Amino acid sequence: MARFRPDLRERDVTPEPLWLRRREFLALGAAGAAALALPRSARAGDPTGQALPVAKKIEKAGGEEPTKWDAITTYNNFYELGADKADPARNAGSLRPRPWTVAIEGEVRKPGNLDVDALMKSFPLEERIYRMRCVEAWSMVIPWVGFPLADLVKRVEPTSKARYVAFQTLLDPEQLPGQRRRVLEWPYVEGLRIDEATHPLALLAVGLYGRVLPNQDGAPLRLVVPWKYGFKGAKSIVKIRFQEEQPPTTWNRMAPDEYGFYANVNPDVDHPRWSQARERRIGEFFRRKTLPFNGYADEVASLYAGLDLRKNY
Ligand SMILES: Nc1nc2c(c(=O)[nH]1)N[C@H]1C(S)=C(S)[C@@H](COP(=O)(O)O)O[C@H]1N2
Ligand SMILES: [Mo]
Repeated sequence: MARFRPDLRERDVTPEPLWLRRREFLALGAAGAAALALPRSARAGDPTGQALPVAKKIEKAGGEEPTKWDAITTYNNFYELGADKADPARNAGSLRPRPWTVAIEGEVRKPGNLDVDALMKSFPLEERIYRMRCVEAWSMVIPWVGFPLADLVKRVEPTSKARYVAFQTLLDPEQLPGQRRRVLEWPYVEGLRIDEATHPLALLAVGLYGRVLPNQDGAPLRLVVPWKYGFKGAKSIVKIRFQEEQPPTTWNRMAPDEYGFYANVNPDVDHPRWSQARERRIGEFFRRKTLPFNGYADEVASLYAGLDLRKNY
């Protein structure tokens, strides 16, 4: 996010990802002929990593073409692995996503520590193609693999006091060296209302393009809420807590005037330093109009009936 450079203008916070363009260009140039002669699976920029069993495919991006694997895995926000978009891919090696447990705490009848591999085996994995929108006014279409957060919520049996769900990223400066500097308060935390968390679009993602999630994208388990700005999607989650009070969220703590708890994609409410009316789809040149709730209004707007979305940004 663009917090530390108040001098930046909008066109600066949404930079042309030049290294992506350059890589595509190179693939078509000198190495192009050779690359095209290879089997598809071996071409530079194709998905890599362990294949996941996908039981079901759900297309939720209006038929829009998914962003390239290369872009999704080299243009990232993950401050624990560096503040520049290219840093997380470069620094991803220090994160060890196995073995990994997720603690379920608070207002539930079935708290405990869940092993991530066991979790992945216990829910059928789905491919969900979602539009994703960053508050920095760029967007992607991402073929996630995961399972509905609602399925996990149901399994742990929240009590009637569970009005909110809080998510926490791993705290370990050895694995996440960005945590040695206090650019943000660590660990990264996020939160949803329980009705948002149990909405069928909310996903716990464990993969991308049918492959296990790369570290820089939040391995082994990250939140995906496609109608909200990307920062709601906490990465590398170690704790999910059910509670009565609204939980604090990292970016809201850092800059409450810029980042609210709800963070619903809203083209009518500008960020204090730039417009939210348009966005640049990574890989495209012309900007597109940003849609209310990122295009998911039909499915989610009713969650916010009666809420003033200018105040509750
Ligand atoms: N732990 C953690 N989670 C995070 C972030 C972060 O810095 N740390 N950045 C957020 C922001 S601002 C965005 S836009 C998305 C980016 O996800 P992606 O890199 O997989 O596209 O992750 C979100 N989750
Ligand atoms: Mo973001």
